[in-house]
Amino acid sequence: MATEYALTVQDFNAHTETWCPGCGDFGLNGALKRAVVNLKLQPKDIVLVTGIGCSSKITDYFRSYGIHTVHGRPLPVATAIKLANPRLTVIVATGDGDAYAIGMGHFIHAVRRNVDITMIVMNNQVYGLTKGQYSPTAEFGFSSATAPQGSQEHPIDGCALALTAGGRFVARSFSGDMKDTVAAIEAAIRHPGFALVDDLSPCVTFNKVNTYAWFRQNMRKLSEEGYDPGDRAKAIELLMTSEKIPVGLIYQEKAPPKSYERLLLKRPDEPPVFQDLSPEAWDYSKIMDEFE
Ligand SMILES: Cc1ncc(C[n+]2csc(CCOP(=O)(O)OP(=O)(O)O)c2C)c(N)n1
Ligand code: SF4
Repeated sequence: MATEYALTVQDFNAHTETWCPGCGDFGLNGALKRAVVNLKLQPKDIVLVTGIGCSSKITDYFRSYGIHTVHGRPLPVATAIKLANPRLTVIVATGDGDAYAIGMGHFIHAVRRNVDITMIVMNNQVYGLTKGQYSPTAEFGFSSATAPQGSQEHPIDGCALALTAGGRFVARSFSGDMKDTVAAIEAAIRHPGFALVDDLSPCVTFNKVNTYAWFRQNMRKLSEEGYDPGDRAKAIELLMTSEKIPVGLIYQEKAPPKSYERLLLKRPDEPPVFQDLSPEAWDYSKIMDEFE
């Protein structure tokens, strides 16, 4: 929600980060702070919801309302928060294990439900907090404590999954590229519905393969290619066939439908800020009556 006076990035500083020096999550945290400052948000307007993992510790390092939930469950909590108070900017920040392994069921349903939540996945292709086991996004052959001879599983792509589940905003960023990561987060928060930012965020301690240098060599910037992010089928094809990792805005629906919580409001076309959000206004009693 826009405010009448501007804050700076420092206003969003909280506890000092305890991530390993060089961890990609530093870049993401910096980008998130810059994005909310650019959007003129205040800490009181934002609820940051996280799961469990190194990445999920960001709730301690970002000054706003926040809930550090349990492993794989930030999305249901964030959904409840947004439905209870649609005026809030609700952001889920999580890891690839939290989002795409234990949280996979919630992920797919949150995408298709289209509640106005921004989901940022700090994707380092390992379980960092628990010391480097391979995750669902780890490359085939990636060696780790749980696969000393190399993983024999094929990775999944969160962006492609979101698109096939009906996602209306799908972007990929790289923590080593601050400007583009800020732009991706800003656009995701502005998007009036569920938005995914899959952020490539190197784990410098447990992933010695997918390093900053490796990403720079193996990614392609869509913004430099005149790519049109308005075609879902082409976006899926791009993700499934591109040899290099596409980074940037992958897909955004030109005329997205109303978000889930807007559909529940009595006057869905008016911003929630002008509406009565008391329980009576949502007619919960009528819903309850149906079950009697
Ligand atoms: C129900 C449950 N299962 C397993 C764990 C152990 N655990 C904690 S974090 C984590 C994985 C974290 O990986 P990711 O989400 O990718 O975050 P990262 O630490 O890499 O940022 C696991 C398996 C847990 N805390 N709770
Ligand atoms: S273990 Fe990896 S993900 Fe966790 S703080 Fe260290 S570098 Fe970051």
